[in-house]
Amino acid sequence: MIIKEINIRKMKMTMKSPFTTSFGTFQDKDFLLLEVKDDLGNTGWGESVAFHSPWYNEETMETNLHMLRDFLIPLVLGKKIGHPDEVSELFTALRKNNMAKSTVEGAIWDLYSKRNKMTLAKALGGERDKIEVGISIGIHENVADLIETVRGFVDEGYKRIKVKIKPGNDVGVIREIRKNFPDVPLMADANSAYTLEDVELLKELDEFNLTMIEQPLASDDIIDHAALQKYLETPICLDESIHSLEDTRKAVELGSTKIINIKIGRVGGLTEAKKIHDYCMEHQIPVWCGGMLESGIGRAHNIALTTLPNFIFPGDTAASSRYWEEDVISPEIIVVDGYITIPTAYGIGYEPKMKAIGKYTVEKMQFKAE
Ligand code: OSB
Ligand code: MG
Repeated sequence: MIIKEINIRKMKMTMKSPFTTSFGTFQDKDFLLLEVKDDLGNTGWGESVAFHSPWYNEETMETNLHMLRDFLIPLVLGKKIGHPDEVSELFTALRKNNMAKSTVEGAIWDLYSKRNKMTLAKALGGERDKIEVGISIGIHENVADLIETVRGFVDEGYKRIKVKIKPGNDVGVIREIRKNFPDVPLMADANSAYTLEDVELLKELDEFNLTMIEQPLASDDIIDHAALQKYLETPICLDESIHSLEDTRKAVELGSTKIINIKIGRVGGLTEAKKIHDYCMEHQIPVWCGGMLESGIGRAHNIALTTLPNFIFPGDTAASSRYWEEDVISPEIIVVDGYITIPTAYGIGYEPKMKAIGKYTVEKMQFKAE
């Protein structure tokens, strides 16, 4: 396929309710959508999952725009690409900026699947026709409110509850949830809010039978996590620390992690995500798919990836209605009894809804091959 045209849209959407993590609160969501067109008139879509501010990792929507416009798009525009795995090879001379790279690569994966008349799930080697879904719940200052929020999602059928924790909102909060929901699969995500000095406090969490604790220590650490895991019975799952297959190998070899949260953007795209999946499967490390509060386009990519066999735990890709009044895809993503049914339409399987996309577009940029 020859890459003929790329369009980038700066988007602004507002979430139905604020979402608080240990590093900040989200409500407005500024992000990029990228559309790629080939020589046969096919189109593919990708989403940049970088946030407005560099608080999850170092990337932002604006740094992604800079990378795309000045470096990444010139490397693919006008090029003939046989398979999406070639895209990351075109980018090897450029360091990091994984979310920016993933934006183009994801769109090309969608394009490739459509051009070859198959679903993205199938193109990736996935076989499931439905996936289990969990939910990630932000920090609530009021525990009674949090319990009611958890109850709502448990009643909706979500297969696993994840709650955000931070110093001051941790052991007490988890104890309260466990008291109310003794059997629900439960985990906690600290988004790097602790250090090794907190080992005694983190050890108290062992009592609550959590399926895992996600990224307790520094966002760039794999050394201290190995030390911490020796003290904890609760399995550690790394999120922020894992940017590649190499990071995965080192973390697994060191014993820093027993489970990996794969986020497509954080690892630079679906090709690398699949490599991490395959490595983990070989080494009996279960994985699951994290979320970045994406619009339907990004979520559709997550859903396709989750059809691979070593996605053992439910992911964070909840229903469209959990985040948005109106999502940018049709049909919207729905969760029934804790499952999402994999769409059968080619590519990502959901149609971009141009009217809604138009409504949320702040600026549009076009790049064409000569
Ligand atoms: O650490 O997984 C995370 C949201 C924003 C930033 C980081 C994270 C999250 C989530 C929510 O946990 C995932 C989602 O619902 O998309
Ligand atoms: Mg996380």
